[in-house]
Amino acid sequence: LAGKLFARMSASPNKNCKRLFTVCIEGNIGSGKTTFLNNFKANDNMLVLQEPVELWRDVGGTNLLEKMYKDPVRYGCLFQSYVQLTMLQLHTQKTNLPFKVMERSVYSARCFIENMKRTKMLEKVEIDILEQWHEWCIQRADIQTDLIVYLRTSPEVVYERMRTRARKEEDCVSLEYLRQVHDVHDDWLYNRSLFSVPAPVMVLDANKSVSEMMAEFEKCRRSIFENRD
Ligand code: DCP
Repeated sequence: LAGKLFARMSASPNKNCKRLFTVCIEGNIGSGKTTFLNNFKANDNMLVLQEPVELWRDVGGTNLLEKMYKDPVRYGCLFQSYVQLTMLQLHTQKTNLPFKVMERSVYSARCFIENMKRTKMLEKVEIDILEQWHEWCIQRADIQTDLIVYLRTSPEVVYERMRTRARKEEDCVSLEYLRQVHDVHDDWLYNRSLFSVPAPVMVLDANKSVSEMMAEFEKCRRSIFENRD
């Protein structure tokens, strides 16, 4: 019942697909994307691509993630444009394996841009340019995605997790900010009232503990394998 209640497959992933099958793991900050993704590493038929946070922390010696949090008005646009570039690099990374699993995507990069728009953090011209980049990426770049796994959480739960992991750059991240990021993700993937959704979405209740998430993970893994062949 719990599975029925919380896991919702809104459509079946593409069937009869013999080309690369790409899965993007999405969710709020601290929703457990990395942990979830790590489980796929045991499968030798999958290319598992973690989000390039380390690149954002060291752009030729500059911690851009830190600068963005310290001064979002000055660095928000620059940071998001670099996120888009690094995500595009992951999307277009070639592999001979049949499956690619990615943490986040160019698609969810738009959530952060949308939030900066809602909170008027950036100038209109900055938003316009980031949105144009985004549009170009989704229309012209080879970033086809077959399934989105949405690790849905409550902002209060991820706030606690974020405080516990204590990533130094995220010191100043408030519960209010996590609520905003949650709302944009939910509007996009759950309510489907925001920008377009590029693939079927599997919604998982990621408020659960790590051990409980293992069952969700297994369900997800089976669904990926079953739906490709
Ligand atoms: N970030 C951002 N804009 C983006 C992508 C990420 O501001 N377009 C920020 C939010 C976090 C950090 O980068 O401070 C990493 O965010 P993620 O949610 O992508 O990764 P986590 O490590 O928090 O994921 P999880 O805890 O779910 O593994």
